[in-house]
Amino acid sequence: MSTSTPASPPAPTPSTAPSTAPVGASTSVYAVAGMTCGSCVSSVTARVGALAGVEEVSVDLATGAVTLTTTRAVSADEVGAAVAAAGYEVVSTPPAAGSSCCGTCG
Ligand SMILES: [Cu+2]
Repeated sequence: MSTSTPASPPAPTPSTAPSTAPVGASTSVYAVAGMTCGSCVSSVTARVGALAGVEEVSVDLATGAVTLTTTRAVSADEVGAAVAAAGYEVVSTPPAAGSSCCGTCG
């Protein structure tokens, strides 16, 4: 048996890789329900950002997506606990807009 598969070139380097991430860092995304204003974002960012191994926290208020840049494996339980401590909840899918709020944004 012989195959005529041509030699394939090496995989191309992705051009979309962020250049600011530290070496060895990885990112993960969580959906957090309940954030509706900048104060909500600040609370979640502070709590999650305080976790060991979390290098950076980026929150997209419009979608509820919280993107973590981590330098070690940070478990979903740790993230969930930090988010809960801030008064919000990690959900499996982004929440619909216009639910509850921290109260500071009217
Ligand atoms: Cu708010």
